[in-house]
Amino acid sequence: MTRKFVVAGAQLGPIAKNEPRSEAVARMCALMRVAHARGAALVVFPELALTTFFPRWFMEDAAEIDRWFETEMPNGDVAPLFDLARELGIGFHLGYAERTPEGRHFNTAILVSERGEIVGKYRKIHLPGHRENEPWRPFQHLEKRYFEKGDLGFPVFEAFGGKVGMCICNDRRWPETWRVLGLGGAELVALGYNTPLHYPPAPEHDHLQYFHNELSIQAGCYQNGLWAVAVAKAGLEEGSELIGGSIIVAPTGEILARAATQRDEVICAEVDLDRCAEIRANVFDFAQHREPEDYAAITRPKSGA
Ligand code: CDV
Repeated sequence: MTRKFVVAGAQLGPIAKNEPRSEAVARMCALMRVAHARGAALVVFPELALTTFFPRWFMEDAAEIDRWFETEMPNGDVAPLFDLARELGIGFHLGYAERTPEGRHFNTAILVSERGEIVGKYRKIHLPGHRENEPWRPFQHLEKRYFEKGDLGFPVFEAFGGKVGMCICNDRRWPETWRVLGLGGAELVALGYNTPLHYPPAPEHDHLQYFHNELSIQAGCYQNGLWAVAVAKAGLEEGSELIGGSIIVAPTGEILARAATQRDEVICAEVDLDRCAEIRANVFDFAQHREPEDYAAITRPKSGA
């Protein structure tokens, strides 16, 4: 397979609490068709793309919580997306809430080939927010309550003619995420996010949400010489404003495409995986210039955990 191809980011506008998965999937199928018409080989959908961002509500009842989770992938609701991918010959990345047969809960993303086969899975490691109800907040962010920390590390998969990694939302803010993916040889990172414009613990930074999004992703790409497709669920969702600003970033850190709306929208860019070498054979040539002996503090266990 060629190492030069078009990638697409399929930003989603808000998903209502009562919007059935079938409706969200129909919207995603429409976006997949647009991406295919623009020549894309791979289309990236957001974090928890099948439902509204349910961690904004405090729930105690296990059955009420579990209804947001998928127990199988694919399943009847998402089958049309897999079928369409096969029909069009286009791969995709999808974020969803996963409940395992053992009853474990993860914030998960998968990579699906152009043959409609799951070729990679990642479970979110950096879970933001809190565990208990905090009524002072205008909305909750209970990822620490509903999900376990991912147990798959940051794997990298042979796919689409190169090496593809994934991370999810808050992961993108952590340089360690990108460095571990870079060390694994990732040439393209797919990621989805649900980022509220308002961050209740530090509202003085609300106006910086778009800046911090781009800052984190551009730095991750440049410092590791890789491509990223970063895709939002955007807009006013159940009273919570989510940032848009989906972007496709080159290994140089340059933004090659950016969403212009807060709605369902497809962005595209041509990716040349060989361009990773522009950075990796130069300033960030890990073999020559990285000095891990001096980075021990990074992997020392955290205190007070
Ligand atoms: N879904 C997320 O991980 N959201 C976080 C918010 C809560 C800060 C983010 O990093 O965008």
